[in-house]
Amino acid sequence: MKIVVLTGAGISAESGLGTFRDQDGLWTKYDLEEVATPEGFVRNPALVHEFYNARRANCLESFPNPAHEALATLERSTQHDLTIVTQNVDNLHERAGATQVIHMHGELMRGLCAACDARWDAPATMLPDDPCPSCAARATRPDVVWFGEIPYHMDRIADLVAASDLFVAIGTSAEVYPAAGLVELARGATLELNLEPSARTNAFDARRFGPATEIVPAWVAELTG
Ligand code: BJW
Repeated sequence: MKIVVLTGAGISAESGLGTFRDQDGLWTKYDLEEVATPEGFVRNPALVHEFYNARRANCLESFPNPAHEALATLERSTQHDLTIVTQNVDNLHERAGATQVIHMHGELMRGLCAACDARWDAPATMLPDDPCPSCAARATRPDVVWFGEIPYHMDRIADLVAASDLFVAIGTSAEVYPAAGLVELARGATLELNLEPSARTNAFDARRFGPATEIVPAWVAELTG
């Protein structure tokens, strides 16, 4: 069976990485206009780097949880063909052993030059005056997708979702587009796995609620026998 799983911040919550919109989420502590838009970066690059440096440090201290591990197990199963499309900028899917991972909102561990588009492995701490390793411009930023920017790999993701037999969304509020609209492209079965109903819960054929570390391993165990 061809399976596409879309993951959001909820899958990494129990690894100690904050979600965005939950009570206590990142957007209750930071103004998203200031730290997650190109305009905010132009206004105050030091603040934006500080925000992402802290999240990179948090990510490096955290570990994949049983939900990430279950998806990596599903990928290894010969019965199914799994692609993980993640909105998350952390690297916990890869650290759990998954290899077919598409980061539609970029990666915390990568740097991007706003002047020449070069990309490289980000150091633990990025600063506004860091020169680009390729063109030396002082326009380096985290390689993440902010509001108003076009998410990565959209054509490939749309094709994969349309061709899937099963589309599953895990730990995402479905408040952010185009990720929230992917369920509309699915022609096969659809399933939501989340702590609580998302904004698009009624767009799914079926839904299960609970912590990702419980409901994802249980679902994978059912699929793999
Ligand atoms: C658990 C759990 C546990 C908790 N177990 N579950 C209408 C008006 C205005 C703007 C727009 C509009 N329609 C579309 C837009 C544009 C905008 C948008 O969507 N705005 C909305 C706010 C309305 N979108 C964009 O600008 C995007 N670009 C775009 O549209 O370009 C145009 C275009 C697209 C395609 C083709 C051509 C043109 C870009 C969006 C970029 C989003 N960037 C961020 C930051 C990335 C870098 C970073 O990490 O800092 O991405 S914002 C943030 O939200 C981050 C996330 O990936 C994204 C989604 O959040 P997510 O993952 O869903 O987290 P939460 O916190 O919202 O939800 C957590 C969920 O987990 C909850 O449901 C909990 O219940 C659950 N949970 N604990 C299981 N233990």
